[in-house]
Amino acid sequence: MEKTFAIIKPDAFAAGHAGKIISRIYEEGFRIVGLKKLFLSKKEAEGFYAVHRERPFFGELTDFMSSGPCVVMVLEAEDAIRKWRDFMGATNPADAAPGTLRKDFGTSIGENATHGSDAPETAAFEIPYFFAGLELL
Ligand code: FUP
Repeated sequence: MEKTFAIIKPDAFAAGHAGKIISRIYEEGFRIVGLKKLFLSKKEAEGFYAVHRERPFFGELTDFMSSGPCVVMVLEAEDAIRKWRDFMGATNPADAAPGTLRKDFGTSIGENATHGSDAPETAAFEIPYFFAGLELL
């Protein structure tokens, strides 16, 4: 079993889609081993996305991620990292396949409803950024 880190981003949370997304996570066969609602500060968002700090969209991205509450989760499944990335769909909702979360709930490349770790090393940084070991049940 593998663990991945996921976020229901502020756009999807504000639009009232968190419940629907969580039901789809269960239907897809993930186990939710950690879950909490957070309102990230700008600094917390910058720390989380530090890998993107040189990118032109860094300011916009971290403003958006600290613009309202989000839901952070740790999901477990076989091949969870790839499985969650596939279920989210392409970064730009306009390119995301039918049936994916970003297709159904994302509105733009920036406001794309969900986040997911893109590799085991990323998950190994992202999970403990938000969760203590004792919170993963
Ligand atoms: P992803 O792994 O699919 O979340 O995409 P990236 O790691 O490439 O980008 C991280 C986040 O930055 C995206 F979810 C949205 C944002 N982004 C932009 O706002 N503009 C871009 O051109 C690319 C990414």
